[in-house]
Amino acid sequence: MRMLSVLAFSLCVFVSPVAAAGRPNILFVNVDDQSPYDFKFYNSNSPLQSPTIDQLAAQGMVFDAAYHMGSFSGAVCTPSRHMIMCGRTVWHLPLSPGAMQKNLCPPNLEKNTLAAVFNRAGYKTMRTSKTGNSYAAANKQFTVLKEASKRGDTDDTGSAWHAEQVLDYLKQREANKDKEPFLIDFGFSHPHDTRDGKPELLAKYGAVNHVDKKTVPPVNPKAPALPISYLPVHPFNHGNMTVRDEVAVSGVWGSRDEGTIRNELGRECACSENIDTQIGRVLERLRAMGELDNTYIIYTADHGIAIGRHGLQGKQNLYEHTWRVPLVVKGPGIKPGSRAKGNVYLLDLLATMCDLAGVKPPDSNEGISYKPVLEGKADTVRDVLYGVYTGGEKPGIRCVRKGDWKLIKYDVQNGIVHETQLFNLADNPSELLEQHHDLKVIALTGNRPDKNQVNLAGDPKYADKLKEMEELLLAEMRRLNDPYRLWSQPKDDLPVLKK
Ligand SMILES: [Ca+2]
Repeated sequence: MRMLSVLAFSLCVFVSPVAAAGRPNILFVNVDDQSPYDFKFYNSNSPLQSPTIDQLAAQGMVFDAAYHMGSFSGAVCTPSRHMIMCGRTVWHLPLSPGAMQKNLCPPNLEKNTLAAVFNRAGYKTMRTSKTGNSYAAANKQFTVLKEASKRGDTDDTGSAWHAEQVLDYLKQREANKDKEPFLIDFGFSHPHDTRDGKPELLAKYGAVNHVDKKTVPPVNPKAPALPISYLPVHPFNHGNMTVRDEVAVSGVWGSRDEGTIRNELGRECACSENIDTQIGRVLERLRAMGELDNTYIIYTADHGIAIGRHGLQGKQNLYEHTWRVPLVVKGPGIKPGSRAKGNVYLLDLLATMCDLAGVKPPDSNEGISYKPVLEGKADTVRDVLYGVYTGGEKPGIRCVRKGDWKLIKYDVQNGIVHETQLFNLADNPSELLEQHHDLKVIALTGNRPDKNQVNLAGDPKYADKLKEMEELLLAEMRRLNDPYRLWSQPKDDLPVLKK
């Protein structure tokens, strides 16, 4: 018996240092404003060449339903980045309207954000990213912090700068003979506008860094084709028609003509390919250092973006191109070339990273670890997804998704706009509307939608499904402390928020 205990004890002693030394590194790549449809593994029509990220996808797991939860600000980046850092839901953040007063968010939350948690667990933490529209108090927790907004068309002023910060950090780590595992938050300032691409990449994608507001770029046959959900104008006022992204993005402004949109998509590809190249440099360095196989690499964006889809340009909507984000995870124990249909939020990242690293998540975390999905032990960790955009007019836009069904509702213009959209995403993944059936639109996109690829909300055949989704949306709004209600919902005695 004693022998057995000694043996068990020795095994523990033997196992734990190995486990400690083998704790995985995490390289978290977070780009700014990128639709999942940039990538061929989400959109076979995309012309983007992204060999590094494609290889991560081939060696790891691709998520088909990764979402940010939404925003109460036109700067969608800001709540999204808060949710990533603290793992809390959209109405429970330090800056969520009324959250601190209503005790929906604990004080000093920054002490329980990503870097703070990993620092306490003995990790070395480093971050590079853009400045602003983020969670500054959480960012300051990183031991090494290199922030600057780099959206230029050269290495010094563009994405290469962020890679250089990581490469310098790795060099220092090697010089110091650091043995502790690292958590690197490898952020980029692109492909957020202004999308100033490098000249050789712009040429490849038939685009120019368009600067003259008085002209529109000519249609270049080498530029990416119009997306199939392209529209020359959104069919109704969705309450955010004059927000910066819809009218003031350099190179686009209010234009939605073919030349402008295809040029901007070409610029997006130029910026995205450069990001891919820069990630490749860092991965090569990790390989040379012998660290790559023990590193989880997570690739995502803070939210998606429209760029001409549905007649929109920005991130202030809840269509899939904008509500969804790209998400690829590669690392030990993840089956190469695997795919997860299942649902995750960006706010689940903190719990997941903690789980992968064997670190206890903070009590303030509300996210769910999707490590079981990464290990192939579960299909999903969530059945229902809720989305909000209320950065412009109130109450704004809400959506809910369950399985293939998605409901979007718009309550804006002081009650003048009450719109409801119901989509079956299996049949209509691009959320095509009646307007996409217009022959003039078909002539531009080359896409002839199927008859059932429309908004189904007004179709009596789907009345029961619509009712079910409406109930689900209200339940999610209540569960998540959404402080608003839509015209079709009970008022629930909520106090009126100052606009
Ligand atoms: Ca962003």
